[in-house]
Amino acid sequence: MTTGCNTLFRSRRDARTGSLWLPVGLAGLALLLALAGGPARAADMPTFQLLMKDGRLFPETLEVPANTRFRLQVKNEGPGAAEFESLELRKELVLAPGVTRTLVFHPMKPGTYKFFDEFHQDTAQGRIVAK
Ligand SMILES: [Cu+2]
Repeated sequence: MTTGCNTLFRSRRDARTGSLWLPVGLAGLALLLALAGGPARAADMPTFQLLMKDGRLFPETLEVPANTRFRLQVKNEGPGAAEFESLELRKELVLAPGVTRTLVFHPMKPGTYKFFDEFHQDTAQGRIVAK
């Protein structure tokens, strides 16, 4: 957890709180629907899995379809906490040991995007390859 991360958390929280006070016009409603996603849409999304364990990532390379929204289920088998982080993709997620959480990624252009376990940076470096 870096200072940069905390700033990121704070700005996200502010944005979320602020949205509650938006007049719920059509634009606001559309935004809320987009953020929530629909159960039907969520079910259609391809899902990938990442295991964080002993300061390592399994697999270290995740191949995903380009230009497609997808879900990543991240499981931390521990021991200890892990933090999925990608600066390029602006994702950050702290997981206590034994916890599984899901991240949704916006469609990506073809390319390679790095991620890592911020608590185990020496050994846990991975990449998402969008093709
Ligand atoms: Cu962090």
